[in-house]
Amino acid sequence: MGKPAVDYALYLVTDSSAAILGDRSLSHAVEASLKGGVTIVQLREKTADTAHLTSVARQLHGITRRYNVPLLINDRVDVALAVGCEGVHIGQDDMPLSTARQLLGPDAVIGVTVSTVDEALRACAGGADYLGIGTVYATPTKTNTKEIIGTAGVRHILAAIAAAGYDTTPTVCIGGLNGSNLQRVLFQSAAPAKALDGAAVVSAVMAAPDPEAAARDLVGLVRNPPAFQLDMDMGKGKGKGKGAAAADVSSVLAQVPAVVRSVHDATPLSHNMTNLVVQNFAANVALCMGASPIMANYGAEAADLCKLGGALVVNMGTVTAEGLANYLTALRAYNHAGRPVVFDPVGAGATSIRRAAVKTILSSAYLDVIKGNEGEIKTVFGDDGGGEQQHQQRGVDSTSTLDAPQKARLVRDLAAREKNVVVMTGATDFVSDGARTFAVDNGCEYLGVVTGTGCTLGTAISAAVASRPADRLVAVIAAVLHFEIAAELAAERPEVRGPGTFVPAFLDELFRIRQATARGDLAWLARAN
Ligand code: 3NM
Repeated sequence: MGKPAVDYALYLVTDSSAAILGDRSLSHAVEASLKGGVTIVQLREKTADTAHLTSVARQLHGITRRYNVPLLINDRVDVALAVGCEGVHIGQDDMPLSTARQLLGPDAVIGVTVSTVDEALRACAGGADYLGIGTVYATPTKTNTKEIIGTAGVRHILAAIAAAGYDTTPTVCIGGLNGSNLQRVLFQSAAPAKALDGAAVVSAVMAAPDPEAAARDLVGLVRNPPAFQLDMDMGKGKGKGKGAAAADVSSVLAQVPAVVRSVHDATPLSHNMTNLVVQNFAANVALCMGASPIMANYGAEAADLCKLGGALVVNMGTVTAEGLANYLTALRAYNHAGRPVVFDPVGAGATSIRRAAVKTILSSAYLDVIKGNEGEIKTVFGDDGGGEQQHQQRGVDSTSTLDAPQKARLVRDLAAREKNVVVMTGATDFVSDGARTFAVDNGCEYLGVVTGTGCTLGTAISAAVASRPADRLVAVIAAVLHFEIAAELAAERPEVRGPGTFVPAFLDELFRIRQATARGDLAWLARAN
């Protein structure tokens, strides 16, 4: 017979509790999910007695066999033996892997739940056929989970097992996965040397009104790359903050005029969901740079706006419950359309509501760019439910200041974790895509005393990434330089005597830099620092 070849793309774990299955029949739900394309099934009934469990297992095995899909039993080697199904799935507190293997033989499929690198390495060394890595996100389906590890935790485990030579051991992740986060989780979890083979779900299929349709949607999401992953150049440079190789700096700088110019030429839409204080200023900044701003806080409008070739800025400066729901609707629309989004987690650490909002946004949407000040970026970094670098943030409160190398490391680590571009603003700004990290020393002190300058930088970035989504790092650096050099030039004007006179001069200089660049006059860029 030999071990069956298993496709791990969409792994269904059953749950016949009233909260999940309601009064529907387990076998109907499982058969419907198989019709929809589920590729492997695990019968998981934590409370059923042995006689009942064996009978359910036998019935389900009759069904799964017709679809040529393996059936595994959670924890119960005896039941797997009794019904002759393909194998078992064991948790860390269940029977040891070696004992299960002895009892079931070499051809049985045996999977192991892991939530740490140690557990994963032990399971691989012990001959597990696959790993179930979790818990990715907190889920009402299983409340006694040991650890919520986030996508960063999954990625850490994948990197470690690949480094130990287990790069061919299949892996799925589990916990809180559904149609709205699945592609992003698979994308963000992938380590350079190893990606997940699939995803395991309970409620997304078992609790769905139509499990067949739900399974069909999910399997489609697993098998296709997300729209935001397409055409994305993460960059392969090796820049490291101020020590970035000169070639990296000069090659990025060489591309800046093209970005400024493409905003001027393409007039991309900058869709702002932003706070009341900065709407007018942000719209003026977008216009001066050549973009077309729209201030649209109603999330449902994003379904149309995301098709116009622009980018979205979500600035949670005046977050409300309704506002958060609107952000999520809009973020999903832009993610689905593959259009860039910029997240500005204003005051992220200020209140528990804001911390929760950051967590919800991070676990619900892919964010092409995250821009914030030091405190905000620290909060975002510490708020994904764990991960390999989280310990670095513990004990650092939001008022303490990091030194330059620490800031560079933080933006790099966050960008690597989120697979995006992170900008930390300050006297020196740090920008990283996880591989290349740059420091920008431009700007002027007036930026710190005029309301909304940080927020409008988010708008400026949205205009640039809208016109240059394939290299977001270059786009972000171009926006930062355009913005901050305009501020420097404005501050030097004779008529500027303080923050009040600075603002109109700043808008003028944003506009003049854009016009000069369109003419081919790049003198302003000589100030890049
Ligand atoms: N195991 P849902 S989380 C069965 O972390 C199970 O090992 C987990 O349910 C683990 O897809 C989980 O409804 C429940 O979130 C997953």
